[in-house]
Amino acid sequence: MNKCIFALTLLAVFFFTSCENRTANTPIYIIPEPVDIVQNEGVFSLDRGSTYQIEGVDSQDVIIATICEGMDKNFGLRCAEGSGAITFQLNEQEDKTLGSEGYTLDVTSKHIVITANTTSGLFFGYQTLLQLSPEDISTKAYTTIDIPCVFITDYPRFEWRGTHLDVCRHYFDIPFIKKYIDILAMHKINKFHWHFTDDHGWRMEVDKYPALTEIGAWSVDRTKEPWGEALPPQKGEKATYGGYYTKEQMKEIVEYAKARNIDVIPEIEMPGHSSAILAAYPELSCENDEGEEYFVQIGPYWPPVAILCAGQDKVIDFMKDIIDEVIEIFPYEYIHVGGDEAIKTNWERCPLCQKRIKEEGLKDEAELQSWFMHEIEKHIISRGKKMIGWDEILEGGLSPTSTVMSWRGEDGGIAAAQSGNDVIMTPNTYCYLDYYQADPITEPLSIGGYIPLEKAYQFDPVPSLLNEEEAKFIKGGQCNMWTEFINTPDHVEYMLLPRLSAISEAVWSPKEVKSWSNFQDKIESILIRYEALGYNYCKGEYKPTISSTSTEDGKLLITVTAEKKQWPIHYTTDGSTPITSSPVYKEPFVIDKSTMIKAAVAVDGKVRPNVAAADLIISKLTGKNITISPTPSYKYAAKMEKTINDGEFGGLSFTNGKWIGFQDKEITVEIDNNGETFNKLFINTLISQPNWIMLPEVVEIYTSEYNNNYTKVGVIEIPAAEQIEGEHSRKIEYTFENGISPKYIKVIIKNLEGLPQWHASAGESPWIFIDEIWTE
Ligand code: TNX
Repeated sequence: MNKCIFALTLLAVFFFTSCENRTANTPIYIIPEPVDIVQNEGVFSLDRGSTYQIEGVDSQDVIIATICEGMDKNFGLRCAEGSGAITFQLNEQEDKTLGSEGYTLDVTSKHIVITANTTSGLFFGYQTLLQLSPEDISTKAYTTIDIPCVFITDYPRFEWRGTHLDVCRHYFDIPFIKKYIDILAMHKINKFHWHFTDDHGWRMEVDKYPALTEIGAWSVDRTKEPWGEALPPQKGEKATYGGYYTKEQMKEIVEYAKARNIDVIPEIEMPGHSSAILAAYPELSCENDEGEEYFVQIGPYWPPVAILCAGQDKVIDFMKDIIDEVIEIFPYEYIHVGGDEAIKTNWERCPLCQKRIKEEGLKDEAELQSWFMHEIEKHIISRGKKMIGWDEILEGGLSPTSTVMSWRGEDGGIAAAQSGNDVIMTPNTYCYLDYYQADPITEPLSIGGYIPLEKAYQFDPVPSLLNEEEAKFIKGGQCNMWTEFINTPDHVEYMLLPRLSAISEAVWSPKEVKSWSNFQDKIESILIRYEALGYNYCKGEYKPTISSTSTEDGKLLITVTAEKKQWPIHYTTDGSTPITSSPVYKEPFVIDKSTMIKAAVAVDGKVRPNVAAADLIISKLTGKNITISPTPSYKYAAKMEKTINDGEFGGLSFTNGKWIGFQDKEITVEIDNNGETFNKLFINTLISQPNWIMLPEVVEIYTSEYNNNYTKVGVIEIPAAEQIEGEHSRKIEYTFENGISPKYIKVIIKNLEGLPQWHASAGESPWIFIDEIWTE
């Protein structure tokens, strides 16, 4: 026993006497990157047990209470009157540059002063102060820490910096919701979007409609099976899996979030994704829905046909009643009403919905959805609140007052901003944190997609197509955490971190100070912080990226990069798998013949199994001048015309930035062949029919000696595409038996008139994707 006490005392002495030496050269790693940092000579030595003061602030303020709690827990400092080590000070006169969330943080060898116009600003200054402190400040009681002398001026780029959580596909309890909010606060996120209702569960207590939680919150337990294989609930099976939040608990979260400068946005999804509501109140479904019995779903449920009937007034009243109870709990001005993926087959055959369409003079079911949303919006506005919906609310006509959350890429956000509606950008191309963040071979099973840290880092809430005026409607950005494949808090944290840190820079930092290279330097530091705080996180995408560009003399310049700069990259050029003795990549290198390059990083001396492979082609077209018209879609522009002869194949993902895509009738590619002889011409294309990416109808090849007066030398008629699932690349080729040596080549690729009859979107304009053209 005595020995034990002695050991503990020793341990305590060690902890409490440790100190951290930081010098003027200590690198400063702050995420999100502040607007401006001036680093000066020297440090401020902060002693445990010293005091700080808060000036000009109501001591009852909830944000200040959180700061005080953190000052005690992290630094062992007490708040006191007088002249302590640190001063938090509210500006007497507003500093216009800082706005409502900005701050300045002044560290000199004599003092630390944080100033702001608001307590929110002081809170963010405090968050930054933590990041100037040792990474394990949250767990280690230092007696003294040295904080580098800096002057930081900082304020956010966007007013909406959101993170969402789907608690319907799986329920997450209140302690975890608080932990989630702590993580958001650390990243200077200020909106928590709480997705309360979906096919897989209703999570919010509603006094007037108790069955919503008695029935709607519970599904059958299939946690032992992977989500994708779980059978739908069967009649008679016990619903034991799920949970819900009481009103008291939700209020507790609102308060907790408020004390961390976070507003909570409840989402009450309608009219689709409503299995859970209909399981509780089947009378809200359409007539003629073929006697469908509704269950709180589990596992894949697609297409999600459960939809609230838009033909019955009682349905609208029901949703309005719920909105009224939502407003009692959530003080923030916005209510999210979903609106996404509302499958309207039931509406098409429901006499009441059809009657509504007639009576209201609506064109179709899309307009019926708009009518539904407008009814709800009128109610929300009458209660002094504002409505947000997913970008599908644009489809049947958008009310001028609603805010659009753009998730299906950027298109919805662009259209909404152009029509003068407020927009929050949350494109699934950058912001979907349920997608893979690293090579699936070593990652936990996910819903699909691929958004590694670097891709998330590239997120810019303002789409490049918007002009300055339109861009003003972009209120900010948000990342979303859908949880079909994520059923534990640990796994949520893993998917969130560190990508949230990348998104936080997109929504907080000015574009001019963002730098992927600088972020790569900082990332290890924040991972150590996560570790100390007990947050689970992804250690990284080990698979490197290989890219190539053609040189004027017909070769390829190869660049290989890894997510972390400190990982050595081993590579091979003979098709073999890299091992520890394979050469280490130092700098870009040139290849002059077709080569298979494989690369892998080594971590702690061991080569990872995540091998990147690039089958690079060099032909007589490599490095030749190429022009394309029209220009590729801004969404699939890759390296524009340089994509065509960079030697790289695009693989099977049309969103990976290696394909150029067109939705035009005809694409013309002109190549300065410079008289080189060839027998074969190849064009590599992609097929992804569900995504409207089809083979062309015909490809014509022309040649010329003077870049005009072209002669048609070949035609490739492409047989109508059979129906194929999944993604496939397809090589289109033409043979010139006797070889040709033209000065100029022109390839005209003609698109189908429309998507074929069998396609779900028959008649719409198909896409053509090309990644490479080469000769042999
Ligand atoms: C689309 S984003 C959905 C969700 C899914 C998510 C999976 C949106 C408005 N709808 O219902 O959970 O994809 O990534």
